[in-house]
Amino acid sequence: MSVVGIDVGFQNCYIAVARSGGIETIANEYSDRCTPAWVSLASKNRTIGNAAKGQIITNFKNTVHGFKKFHGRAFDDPYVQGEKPKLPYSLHKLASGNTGIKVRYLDEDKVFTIEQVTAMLLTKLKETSESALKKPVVDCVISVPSFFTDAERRSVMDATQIAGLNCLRLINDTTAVALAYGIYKQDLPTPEEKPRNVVFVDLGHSSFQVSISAFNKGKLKVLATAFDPYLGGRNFDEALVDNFCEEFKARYKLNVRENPRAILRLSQECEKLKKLMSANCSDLPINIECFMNDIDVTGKMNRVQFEELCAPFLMRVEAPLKAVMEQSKLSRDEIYAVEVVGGATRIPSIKERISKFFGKDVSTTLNADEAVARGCALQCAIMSPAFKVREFSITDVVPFPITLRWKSPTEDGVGECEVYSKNHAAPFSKVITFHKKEPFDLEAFYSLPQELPYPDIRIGRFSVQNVVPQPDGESSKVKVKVRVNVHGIFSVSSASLIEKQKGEGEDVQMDMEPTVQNEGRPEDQVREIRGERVPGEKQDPAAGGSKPKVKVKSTDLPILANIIRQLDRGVLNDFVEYESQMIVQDKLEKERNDAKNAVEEYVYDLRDKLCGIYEKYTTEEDSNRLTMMLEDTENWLYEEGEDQDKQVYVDKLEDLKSFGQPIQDKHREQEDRPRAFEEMGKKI
Ligand code: ATP
Ligand code: K
Ligand code: MG
Repeated sequence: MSVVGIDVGFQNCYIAVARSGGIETIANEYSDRCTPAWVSLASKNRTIGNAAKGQIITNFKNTVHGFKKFHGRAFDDPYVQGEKPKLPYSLHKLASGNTGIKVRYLDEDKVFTIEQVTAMLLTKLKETSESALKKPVVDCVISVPSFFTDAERRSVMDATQIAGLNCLRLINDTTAVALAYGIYKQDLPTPEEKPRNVVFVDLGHSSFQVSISAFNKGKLKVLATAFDPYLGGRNFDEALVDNFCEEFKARYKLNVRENPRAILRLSQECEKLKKLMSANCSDLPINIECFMNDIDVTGKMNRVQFEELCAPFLMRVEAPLKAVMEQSKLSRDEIYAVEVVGGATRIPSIKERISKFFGKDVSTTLNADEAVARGCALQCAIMSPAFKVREFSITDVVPFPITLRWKSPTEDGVGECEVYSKNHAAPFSKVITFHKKEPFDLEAFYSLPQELPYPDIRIGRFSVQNVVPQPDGESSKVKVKVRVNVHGIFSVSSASLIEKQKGEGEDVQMDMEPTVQNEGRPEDQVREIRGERVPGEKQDPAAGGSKPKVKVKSTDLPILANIIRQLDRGVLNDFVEYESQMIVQDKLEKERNDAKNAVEEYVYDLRDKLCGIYEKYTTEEDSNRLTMMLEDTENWLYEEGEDQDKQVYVDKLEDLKSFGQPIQDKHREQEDRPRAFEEMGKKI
């Protein structure tokens, strides 16, 4: 079984794996530990990661990047509409209303869902892990931003399924970092002692996340999270791009905005400049040759100017820090350390602001780029029976309060209860008891729209079916289990009808039972919310330890879930199939290219040798004839041989070899002869 952790960043992805020596981040075929979150579609295949990024200038309309936050989003979502004009590729409104991506693939116009695009990226990351581990990879843990709502998380989960991965847990970025921080610490306070509180800050390319975790030996508890979902390194790049667009307009009369290729090149250069400014205060140049209309452009900037330009973004650093502290109710002197990760925390003024806020230096003890992936791999190792790792329990939080609503015959016609408050422990299951005579619907939604970084408060509608009254016509007792699972996803997970229970009223009564029931999995704490006990009522077996005196019959009830923005399950299965077809297609195309390259290499190699080491093993006439043939083949490769089936190249190579091989054999014979004599000599 594989133990793999994947940080799927907006810009950069990292993979960590568990091997006997511990957790390691692994490199891809470019010896790069970072795989860019880029996917490029073309007429014969897809390229993903580093190679896709290389296509950005030549195939920009079909090279997709910056798509992470389209998960679970409607096409009409303000975020999506805001991104649209900035993208070199096209977005498309799917029949479901979700965001699709429109590209040319296999010489056809194709629309892919965001789940499919992320699945393509995951396929690449899966293959990279497989070649490092030299075995199939299925189980993994994947990170998501802590502010991802249900729709976004479910969409990422669907992507993992399309890619053939079994995601054991979607873990929040900052929680993964907290795990990577805590698991090896030998000096954490004992469970009886006051915990050690550590702030984790992750400023990536697209978003800013902060959390506070309390550590004791063997466990961490997330106390609170806060975020600015739209603040990241990209804002700083964009500010630079805007600046130079204006400058180049004034100085060179260039309308850069009209030219997507030029914008892409400028963005790349601005990102480089931004990184250089992190290490350098002085004026730094930006030079782009043949930028537009054959004009070379130059510009410069220094850190002071940069900070001025980016002041509106720098100002946004403080709010999430403040929010997380307020929620945790800790004072600054109760904070043991402030650990920063994420590429954009390398910007000096960001670090300064964080350290000023907390009144202490920020720590950079974790690898800023790899900590999330390492945390994911550690979580995977903990969850995998195949790997021994020290026990470490994680309690995360519910970032947005969740409320259930149902029809009720009370005065205003609806019943409502907040099932998860903000920062409630997660994963967590609860049982709610209803008294009903007929099937009923539960609407789940986020109760604080103003806090939600998502335009739709709905989570889904869960219809509890097959509810019937008791034989005496009274309401039946229906136990409904709700759950925020390991992935941070809410659901009404099961319901059962308890027979021969006298019931009264309609409403649930919140009655927190202290009995905590463990379902065997460490993440699964079950706590009861029970209906008010009717006097004389027998306790049912699910509620507590004591044995019931009267036998109660419990019948499972089917639940029909209608989840917001969720991909149709049948369509999801088709996508699984289609992804494997595309994998095959890529493989075939690679083999075809390899076969073509083999012909080309053979041509060059033989031609060289014919005028070199093979010279004395062939007649001049044969050599000339063969050289002509090689030249013809070379020309052919550029003309009609440019784009042929694999078999054509295989045959071509065979054909050439039938002439080349005899010469090569003669040469080898000559080479081997003296060696053979030597061998014989040794034997004698
Ligand atoms: P997200 O977490 O938002 O999904 P990500 O994980 O892909 O995004 P990271 O890899 O953590 O993001 O960070 C990438 C960002 O960090 C980019 O904006 C990059 O330009 C920036 N960055 C990297 N190194 C530096 C540096 N030395 N100075 C300034 N910015 C940097
Ligand atoms: K990353
Ligand atoms: Mg990140």
